[in-house]
Amino acid sequence: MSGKILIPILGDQLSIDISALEGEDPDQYVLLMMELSEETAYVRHHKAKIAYIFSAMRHHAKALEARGWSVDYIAWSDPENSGSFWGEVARALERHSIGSIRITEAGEWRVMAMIENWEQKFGIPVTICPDDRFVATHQDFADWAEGKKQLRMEYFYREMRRKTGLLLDEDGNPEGGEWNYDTANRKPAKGDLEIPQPIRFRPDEITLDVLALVAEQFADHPGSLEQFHFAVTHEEAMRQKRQFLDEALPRFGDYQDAMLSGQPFLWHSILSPYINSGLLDPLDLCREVEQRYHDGEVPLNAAEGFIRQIIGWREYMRGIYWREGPDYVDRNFLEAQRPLPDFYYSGDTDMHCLAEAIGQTLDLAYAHHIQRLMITGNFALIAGLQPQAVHQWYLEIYADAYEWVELPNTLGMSQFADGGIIASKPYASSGNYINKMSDYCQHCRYDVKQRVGDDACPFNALYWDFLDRNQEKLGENHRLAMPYRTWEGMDPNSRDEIRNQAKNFLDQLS
Ligand code: FAD
Ligand code: DLZ
Ligand code: SF4
Repeated sequence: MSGKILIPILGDQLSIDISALEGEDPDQYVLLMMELSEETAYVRHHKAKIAYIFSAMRHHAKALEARGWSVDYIAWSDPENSGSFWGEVARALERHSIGSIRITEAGEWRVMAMIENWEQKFGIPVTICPDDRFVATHQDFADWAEGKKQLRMEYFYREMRRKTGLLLDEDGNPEGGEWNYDTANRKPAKGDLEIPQPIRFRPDEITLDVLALVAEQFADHPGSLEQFHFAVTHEEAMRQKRQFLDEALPRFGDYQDAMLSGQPFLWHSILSPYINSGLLDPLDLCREVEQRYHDGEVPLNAAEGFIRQIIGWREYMRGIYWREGPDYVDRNFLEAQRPLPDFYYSGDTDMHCLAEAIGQTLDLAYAHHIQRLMITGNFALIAGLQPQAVHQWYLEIYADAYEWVELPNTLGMSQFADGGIIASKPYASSGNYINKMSDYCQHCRYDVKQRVGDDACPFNALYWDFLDRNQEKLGENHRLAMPYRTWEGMDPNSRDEIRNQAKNFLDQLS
C-alpha cells in the first residue's frame, strides 16, 4: 500500500501507547487530532470539561511530537476547521499522501458508527484496533454473560480478579478470605476529620489560552471555569495519583459512601477524568493500590474497595454498554416523563443536599459517586424525571462523562430505566439514608423526620409515592418486599396524605 497511514487520535485516546500506535515507526504515519464543534455540541458539556479535554489534547499532541510522531493538530480556531471527524479526515486525506487509516475503536456507538463508514466513504482501507486499556475484551464480557439470567457485577468482578490476579493469594483465593468488603465501607464522616485536598494545578500558557477560548465560545454552556483545577498532562495526573495513594487511599474504604457539606472530595481519588481520557492507566493504578496494601500502608477494605470500582464497576459498565446496543439509551422501564427542573442547572433549591451536590458540580464538574447516585440520581428517580433528560444532564455536567460509562450508570444503575439489568432494585431512598450518611440535613430548611407538612423533607413523601406509583412494575421485586409491607401497613389516611404531599410538591416542581 503506497502513501502514509493516517491515525486519528480522539479526545479520550490520550494514552501515549494507544493501541493504534503500538510498535509503529513514526516516519510512516501522520497523527490527526481535532477540536470539533460536533464533539463539543452533541450535548452542552460543562465549560470545565471542554477546557480539560482541549488542554489535555494540546498537551498530548506535544508529548507525541516529542516522541517523534508527526501530529497534524486542528485547533478550534483554524478557519478551515469543518467541525466534524468526517470533515477533518477528508481534509487530512487531501493535505497528506495517505494510503490507509488506522484508529483505535471509539468509546461510543455514535462515533463507532461514523468510523465504520469511513472505508466506504473514503475508498481506502481502515483498520480499527481494539482498545486495550480495558481488562475485559468485548469477547471476555460476552463469554461471561453467555447463558446467564442475571448479569450481576459481583460475579463479573470475581472473574476480573482472577484474570488480573489482583488481591489473590498464592492459591488463587481472595486476600483476607472475602471477595468484597463493601459492608466495612459505610461509615458516615464527621467534619473534625482531616480531609485531604486534591492538588490544584496552576494553568500554564496552553491551559490559559484554552480557558479564554472556552469562556468566549461556550458562554452558554453550563458550569464555571473559575475553579478550574484539573491536571492536563500525564505527569500532572501521576502527581494527583500519588497524592491520592499517600493521603486519601487509607481511608477511601471507610468513608466511600459519606457526604459532608462544603467537602466535595472527601477521600475520593478525583482520577476518573484522567483514567477515562487516557492520561492514567487503570490497571497500573490498581497494581499500585495492591502494592500499598502488601506494604502495609493501606487496609484491605480500602484497597479492595478501590480496585473493585475499577476492575469491577468500570469494566462491567463498559461491558453492559456494548452488549445492550445503541438503543439502550431509549429505555424507560418506569415510564417516567417529568422534565428536569431548572435547579439542576443553577443549584438554586432549598433542598440542601441537592444544592450542595449540584452547586459543587457546576463549580468543579465533579461530584463523588454517592452524591451522583443517592442525591441527584435518587431525587430524579423518585420524582419521576425522564431518564433521557437525566442521562443528558450527567453526560454534560461531569468532566469524566463519556457515554459508555455514564449511560449505564445513569440509565441503568441510577434510574432503573433498563428494568433491572444492572441494579437488582432501584436506588431509591427517603431522607433517612441521606441523614445517616451526611450532615446535609442539619443545614437544611426541611425537617428530615417529617413526611407531610410545609417543613417535611421532600424525599420522604416522594419515596413512598414512588413505590406507590410504580407498584405494578416493582411490587414483585423481592428486595422491595419490606418497604412495600411498610407502605401497606400504614393507615389509608396517612397514605393519602403522603400522596397529596408528593403531588403538591411535584406540581410546583414542573
Ligand atoms: P473514586 O471514588 O475515587 O473511585 C475510583 C475510580 O473507580 C473512579 O475514578 C472511576 O474510574 C471508578 N469508578 C467508581 N465507580 C464507578 C462506576 N460506578 N462506574 C465506573 N467507574 C467507576 N463515572 C465515570 O467515570 N464517568 C461518568 O460519566 C459517570 N457517571 C455516573 C453517573 C451516575 C448517575 C452515577 C451514579 C455514577 C457515575 N459514575 C461515572 C461513577 C462514579 O460516580 C465516578 O466514577 C466517580 O464519582 C469518579 O470520581 P473519583 O475518581 O473520585 O472516584
Ligand atoms: C468529549 C469531547 C469533546 C468535548 N471534544 C472533543 C474534540 O473536540 N475532539 C475530540 O477528538 N474529542 C472530543 N471529545 C471526546 C470525544 O467525544 C470522544 O473521543 C468520543 O466520545 C469517543 O467515542
Ligand atoms: Fe435533603 Fe431532606 Fe436532608 Fe434537606 S432534609 S438535606 S431535602 S434529605
